Amino acid sequence: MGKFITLEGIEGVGKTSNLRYIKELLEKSGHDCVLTREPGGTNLGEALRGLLLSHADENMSADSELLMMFAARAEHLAKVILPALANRQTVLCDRFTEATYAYQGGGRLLDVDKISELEDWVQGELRPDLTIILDAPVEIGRARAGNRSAPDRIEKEHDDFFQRVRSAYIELAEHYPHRICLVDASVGLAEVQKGIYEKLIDYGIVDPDVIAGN
Ligand code: Z5A
Repeated sequence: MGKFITLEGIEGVGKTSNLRYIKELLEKSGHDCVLTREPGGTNLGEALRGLLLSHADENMSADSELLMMFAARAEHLAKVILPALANRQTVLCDRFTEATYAYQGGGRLLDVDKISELEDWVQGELRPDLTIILDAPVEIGRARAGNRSAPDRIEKEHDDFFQRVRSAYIELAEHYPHRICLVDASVGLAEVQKGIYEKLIDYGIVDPDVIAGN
């Protein structure tokens, strides 16, 4: 099986800015890398993403949101993630189930046991080998994200929602230190990338000697 790596964090924290950097490091270290995202990654998943993030005025129930995240995930696992891992490819995914714990569990205050049941049902024993959470204060993430396009349905939430999301991410890293880590993303991009590089080495995902060409 290949490695399964996921990147997480509150909005605007720099996931998009760092994904290509991580992919390059993985490829330099000999990984055949598949880059994908959640919600999305398949035709059905991207259609669900459109519904989940659209600006519709009508409210969506938190349970509907949770189930749609896992519906998209089931399709993504079946069509993209599991075949790639079976093919010994490394899957680099922009968000995965840790986002559900953070946003639907922390943000929407849904029962974490419900999320855990869905996780077991949809994923079986599969968990990412490494989840990097880019961590920064909510004000920083929101200020960075604010420089871009109009907010989507979830981005429209208030700061206390994103504070709970951030706290849930920090708790996940504390509970599962063998597979989830935090990188300080409040600093400049070069320093964030240094932090990511060190974690990829610490968790045995990339080999610095191979990257250096030794
Ligand atoms: N969601 C969920 O609720 N439950 C789930 O299970 C899953 C997802 C899987 C879509 O995610 C939404 O789905 C998301 C959670 C929910 N909603 N929210 N919020 P997404 O990943 O597609 O969207 P996002 O979280 O809003 O990410 P983003 O907006 O793409 O942000 P980002 O990728 O982390 O940031 P960025 O685009 O790389 O950077 C933002 C700006 O900051 C940009 O101008 C950069 O140049 C700048 N930047 C980046 N890093 C730095 C540093 N270090 N210094 C200075 N400036 C920087």
